[in-house]
Amino acid sequence: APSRSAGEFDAVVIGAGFSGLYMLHRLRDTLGLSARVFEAADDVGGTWYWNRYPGARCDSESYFYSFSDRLSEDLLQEWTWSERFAAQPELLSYLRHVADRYDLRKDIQFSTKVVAAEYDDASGRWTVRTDDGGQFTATYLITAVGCLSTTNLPDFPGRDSFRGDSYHTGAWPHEGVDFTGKRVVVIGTGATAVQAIPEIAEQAAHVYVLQRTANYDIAGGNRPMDAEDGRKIKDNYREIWQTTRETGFGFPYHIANRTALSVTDEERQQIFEEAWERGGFRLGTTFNDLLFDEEANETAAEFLRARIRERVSDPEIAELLTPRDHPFFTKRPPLENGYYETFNRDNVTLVDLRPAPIQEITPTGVRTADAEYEADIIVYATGFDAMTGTLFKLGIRGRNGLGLQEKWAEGPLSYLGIATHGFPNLFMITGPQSPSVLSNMPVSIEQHVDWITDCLRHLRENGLDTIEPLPEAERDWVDHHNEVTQMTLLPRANSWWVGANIPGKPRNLYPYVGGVGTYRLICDEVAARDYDGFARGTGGAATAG
Ligand code: NA7
Repeated sequence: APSRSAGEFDAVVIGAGFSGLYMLHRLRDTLGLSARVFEAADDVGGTWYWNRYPGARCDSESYFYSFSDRLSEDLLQEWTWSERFAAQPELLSYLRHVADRYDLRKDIQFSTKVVAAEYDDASGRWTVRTDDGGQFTATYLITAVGCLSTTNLPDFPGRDSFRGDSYHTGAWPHEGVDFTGKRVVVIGTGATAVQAIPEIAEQAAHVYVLQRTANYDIAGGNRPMDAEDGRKIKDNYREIWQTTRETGFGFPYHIANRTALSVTDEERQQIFEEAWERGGFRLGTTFNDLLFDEEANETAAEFLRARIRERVSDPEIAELLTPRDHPFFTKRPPLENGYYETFNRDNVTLVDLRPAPIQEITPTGVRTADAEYEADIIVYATGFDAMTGTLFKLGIRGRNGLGLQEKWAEGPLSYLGIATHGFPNLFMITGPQSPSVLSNMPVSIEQHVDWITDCLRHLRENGLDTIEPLPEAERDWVDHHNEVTQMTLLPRANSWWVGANIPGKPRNLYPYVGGVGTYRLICDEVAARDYDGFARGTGGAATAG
């Protein structure tokens, strides 16, 4: 490799969460490349750095929401999770531990935002500019920015006139928030709100929960991990990880090979109940047609509606909490631990925004079409501009100055959700049109990082400088993505998966729903066929491969 001056790297990576940390390790310690990671926060952790709201925890079980045996069998044996679903502080300390163990911090520049990344045709290199005036160049540009990292703060009239304190769950103050004796309005009832509301209600004088859409919340069944749990898992780790790589959602359990209507009503009820008892997303693995067949889906939906009625004492409130406008799992079902019982408390009021939407934020609270809710604190649990929000903020420009946001004005156009035509040597870890948020993230992250690592090794071993998808390969991938999407019920709901939560965002399914196992095979096949569908070249000039 040519010697580089300061500020010149083989690779620039943006983000130091799960993806950025693992990517840096592979680039530097596996491939021997020079790399610099830019991270907006003052520490590693990504999602688990920012989301410090009360009750924040992962909805994937801790023992498979981590780096796998691909990174280190020793780390798996050494690290012990304290709860079945790890809470944010434990996940953050895990990622800090990884950063230290692999000595990653020295190549991460913290508190630095990338404001532009431009590809220069002549040199075949990316120029990256940062908010502190820094300028760097790199052969490869790798985004590791996560899928849920740009918060969505709805533009309610009067929002900034509020005289109390307001917080978005995805940008929570490090010192925490004391809700004791406060009147609190929580806007939103997604996965985040469902975790936060029971904890806030324990402290606050009163909590108003402003709900626009009721969800099918699934019992999480969180509990401490005992020594026996830990031993069983550690004894079986290889098999566990192998299974995560083969299944549809990157979990170590298979979807049952039967349809919901192929069994009797009693059998079905029993199957749902068993899955319910076990907690978490296992409910989604009971039958193989829940995402495809409306009637099958309705059986799961009904099962979940009955659980709500059992737990909420006031039938009218139970009815308001009951989803009826979208099929089960067409919006991300939150996992809950005591959420529904929270509505039996005297200090919690559920407000249905459907008949009376929020009209404005006033200096003293929130005004809907038919009432005003006075508050000391407003919690915005209003989600994220998912998948593309952060990518667009990076100022990425490819060949001939084409902006990524311009190219994707009508929705993402990618090959495998990893690369896009016109942007040579740009790799997007868990980009749109890859399984990403429709999977257990670390499994998908590792798959992308490993694939990118192999790809870079291939380029270097073959004396190639650039790689870029061919337009027809990209068109085929987008067509395939859309076809698979249309086979499912997912387009039926106004979810953030289809961008419906952000005004003006093109409506498409952003993650790929073809399944983690299948997707991995496709990516491996592309690599095995000499990077089929990619043009590769030397000195900036790419040729079809
Ligand atoms: P989500 O799941 O996007 O939830 C956001 C919530 O905020 C949801 O209930 C929205 O209602 C509500 N919302 C958003 N904008 C508004 C406005 N303008 N008015 C009223 N209500 C609004 O975000 P989370 O942070 O909970 O979860 C994100 C992901 O993180 C989660 O899916 C997991 O993958 C982890 P809506 O349903 O759109 O009617």
